[in-house]
Amino acid sequence: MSKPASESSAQREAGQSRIGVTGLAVMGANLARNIASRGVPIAVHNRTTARTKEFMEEHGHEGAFTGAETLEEFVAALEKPRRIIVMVKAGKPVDGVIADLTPLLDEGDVIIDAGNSHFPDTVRRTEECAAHGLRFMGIGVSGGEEGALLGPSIMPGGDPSAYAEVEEILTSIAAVVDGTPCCVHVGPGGAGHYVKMVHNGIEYADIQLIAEAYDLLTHVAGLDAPAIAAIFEEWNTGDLESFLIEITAKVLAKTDAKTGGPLVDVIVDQAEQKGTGTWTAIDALELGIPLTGITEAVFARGLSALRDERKAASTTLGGPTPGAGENPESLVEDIRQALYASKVVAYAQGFAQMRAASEANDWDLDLGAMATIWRGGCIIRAQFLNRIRDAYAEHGDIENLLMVPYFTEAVADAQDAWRRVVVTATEQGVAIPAFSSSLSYYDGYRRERGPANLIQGLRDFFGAHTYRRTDAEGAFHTRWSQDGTEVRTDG
Ligand code: NBP
Repeated sequence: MSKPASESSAQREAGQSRIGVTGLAVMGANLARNIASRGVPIAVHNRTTARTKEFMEEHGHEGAFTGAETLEEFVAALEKPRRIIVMVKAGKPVDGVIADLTPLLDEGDVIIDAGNSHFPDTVRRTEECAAHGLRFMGIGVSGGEEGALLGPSIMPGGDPSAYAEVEEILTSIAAVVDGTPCCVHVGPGGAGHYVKMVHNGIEYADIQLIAEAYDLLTHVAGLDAPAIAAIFEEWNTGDLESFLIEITAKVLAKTDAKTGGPLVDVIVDQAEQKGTGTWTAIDALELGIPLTGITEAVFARGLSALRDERKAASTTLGGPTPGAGENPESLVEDIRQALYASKVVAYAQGFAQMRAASEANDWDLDLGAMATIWRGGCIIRAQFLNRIRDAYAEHGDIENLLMVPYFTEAVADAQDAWRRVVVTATEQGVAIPAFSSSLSYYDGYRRERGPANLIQGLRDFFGAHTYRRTDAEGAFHTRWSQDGTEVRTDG
C-alpha cells in the first residue's frame, strides 16, 4: 500500500501527478491518502499552507504525494488534462476555489467537486465551467472520514468523458461489496449530488426510526440503555442488519466515564443538522412526491431543538393516563417489525423521489445501481439494499418498491405489529412521527379511492377550481352559491 519515500520523491516532478486534491480537512486528506494508497501519484493543496505542510509531514511517506503551497504549483504538478478534486466546505468556498482555479486551467481540464454540494449549485457550476471550456463533475462521497480513507460509497455525476478519465481511480478507492465497487456513474449534471442528497435524506429517516424504537423501548417497555443495546445487537443479526443498527448498539452500550451510567443518558436531546435532509424534503415537495419518512425526520430534529419550549410544555401540557403495561417481549418484537415496515416505506419513498427527479431532469438514473453502490462504504449500508438491488434486477422500472412482492409481503407480515405499536405509542403519549406517518402513507397508498374527492369539492366551492367526475371526461364546476347547477368548463 504505502510507497517508500524514495519513490515518492521520484514522483515530485511537474506534470507527473495523475490527480490533485485541494482541501485537506478530514475528508480531503483521507480521500487523498486513499488515492495514494493505490499507487496513484497525487498532488495536494490547501488554502492554509500550514495544513498542507502538516499533511505532508504526517502522510507524505505513504505515497507519491506532491505537496503544493500555491494553486499555481498545484496546477503545475498535474498531468494534462488536469483532474482536480475540490474537497472544501460546501457553498461559497467551492465557487471561490473554482474561480481561483479557472484562469490557471486549460480547455478540457476537469474540476471535480466531491463535497456535499446542493445539486442546483452543481448544475450551475457545470454550465459556468463549460463556458470556460472546463469539464465539471459533482460527486457524492459517503462514509465519513473513515469511509474516505478506507473505501467510501461514491456517486459520481457529470461529464461522462471526464468520468471515463477518473473511473479507474474512483472505483479503486471505493468500498467493495461481493467484488463490486460502490461507485458508478450516476448521470449528467447534478445527478451525483442529487443521489447523495437523497442518500442523506434516507439516512435521516433511518436514524429517526431508530430513535423512535429507542424511545418506545425506554418509555413503554421500560428498558434501560444496556438492555436496549442488547436488543439492537440481536436485531443486527436479522432483516435489519445495517451499519446504523450496529452502531446504535455500540452507542447505547457505552458507559460514561464521568457518571458511570450510560453515556446516552447524559447526551443533550437536541439533534443538529447540516441541511441535506431539508434539501431532500424541499425537493420532494417541489416534485409533488410524498416523502413522509424523511420529512418527519427533519421536523423531529426541529422539534428536538426547541429544548427550552419543550421543558416548559412538559409541565404544562398533559399526557394520557398511563395504561396497563405491555408484555415487554411481544412489544419488543412488535417494535422490530414496525421499524422494518417503516424503513421499507422510507426507502420506497426515497426511490420514488429519485425516479421522479430522473424523469424531470432526463437523468436516466439506474436505481438498481444506486442500491448497489449504497451496500458498502456509506452510512446507510445494509443487507436490506441487496433486496432493493434484486428487486430492480428482476422487475426493471418500479413505480413503488412496496409493489414488489418481497416488500409487499414483508410489510403485510409486519403490519399487525406496526399498527399495535402506533396504537400503543399514541395511547402512552410517545411521539412516533416517522412510524405513524409511514403507516398512514401505506394506508393512503393502498386505497383505490381516498377522500380527495371532498377536497376537490371544497376547492370548487370556495375558489371555482373545478373538479373531474368519475363518470365523464372534462372539468366541471358547480354553481354552489347560485342555482346549484353543474357546468362543464373545458369545452
Ligand atoms: P469542511 O467542510 O470542514 O471544510 C474545511 C476545508 O474547506 C478546509 O480545507 C478549508 O481550508 C477549506 N475552505 C474553507 Br472552510 N473555505 C475555503 C475557501 N474560501 N477557499 C478554499 N478553501 C476553503 O471539511 P470536511 O469535513 O473535510 O468536508 C469537506 C466536504 O466533504 C464538505 O462539503 C462536507 O460536507 C463533505 N463531507 C463531509 C463528511 C464528513 O464526515 N465530514 C462526509 C461526507 C461529505 P482551510 O484549512 O484553509 O480553512
